[in-house]
Amino acid sequence: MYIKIHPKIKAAIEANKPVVALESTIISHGMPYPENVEMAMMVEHTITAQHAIPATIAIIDGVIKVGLTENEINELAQANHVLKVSKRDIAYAVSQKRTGATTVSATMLIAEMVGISVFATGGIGGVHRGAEHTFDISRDLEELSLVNVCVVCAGVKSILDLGLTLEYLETKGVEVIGYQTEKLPAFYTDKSIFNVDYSINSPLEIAHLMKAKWSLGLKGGIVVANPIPKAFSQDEEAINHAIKEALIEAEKNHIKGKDITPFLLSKVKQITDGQSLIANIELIKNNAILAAHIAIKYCEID
Ligand code: PSU
Ligand code: MN
Repeated sequence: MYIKIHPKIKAAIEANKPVVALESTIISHGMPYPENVEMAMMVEHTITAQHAIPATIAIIDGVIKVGLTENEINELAQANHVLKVSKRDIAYAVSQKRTGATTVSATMLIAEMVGISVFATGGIGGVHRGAEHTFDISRDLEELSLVNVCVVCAGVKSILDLGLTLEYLETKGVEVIGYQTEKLPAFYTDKSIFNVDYSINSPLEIAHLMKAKWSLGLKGGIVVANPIPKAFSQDEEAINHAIKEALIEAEKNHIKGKDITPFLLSKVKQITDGQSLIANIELIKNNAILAAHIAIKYCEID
């Protein structure tokens, strides 16, 4: 048995109750301890309070777990040598009995394997700045083009190239839906200069879009870009300055590949004196609420 689904989640999926998948790289690599545990538990409680069922996904000692216990979340948040698991790391982690935290791409794949259609996260990976030289394009974008899961995020972080990320998603046939906004949110800020494909105002309409897409046999995910609440949206100039500094530091330290996103997140936190982390936690909470509402509507019309 490679996959173990928590009995509560298994029963919910079988009874067509609303389940929201959650990734775990955000816990192990995206935030420091103890904020990471607090965030993970808060997100689960938020989804439960909206009357949906949270399913945090990770690989624990080689077993793909759908629905972590509080203990497992705690361990993942503190353990050393947790692998950052994207698609290409899944089989290695399982066969070597390793513990790994799943990124958006791996979490989407596992969610689809077990029949979960809605997934909440902070930010998706994308096309990195300078990708024309480094080829650094997140696996997340590829999986978004292949896997039938609706991903609720706060748009695209400006540590990435927003314009190239949108172009890539267009090539791959992934719609980018702005939730109650015409502008692509940029994670720490509630908007950017880029437009989304379509703006949709209600969870029910998003649920209808999911149903239409997949009923027609159009394979692939949907990006729902949900702006960070205005009260927590960061000053654009300050955050761009922090990101610029972080990118310079990354280059100086020759940070590459899968280490770059965690490095930049932690540097931006340092430079903004922890403000970026507060924003990060608030936007995830906001996404968890929207994802729960979408999951509920999708179950109703399914
Ligand atoms: N953005 C965040 N926090 C994160 C990540 C992205 O604000 O923790 C993680 C997600 O798991 C995402 C992954 O799938 O980083 C993308 O990594 P990469 O850029 O190496 O593809
Ligand atoms: Mn990469």
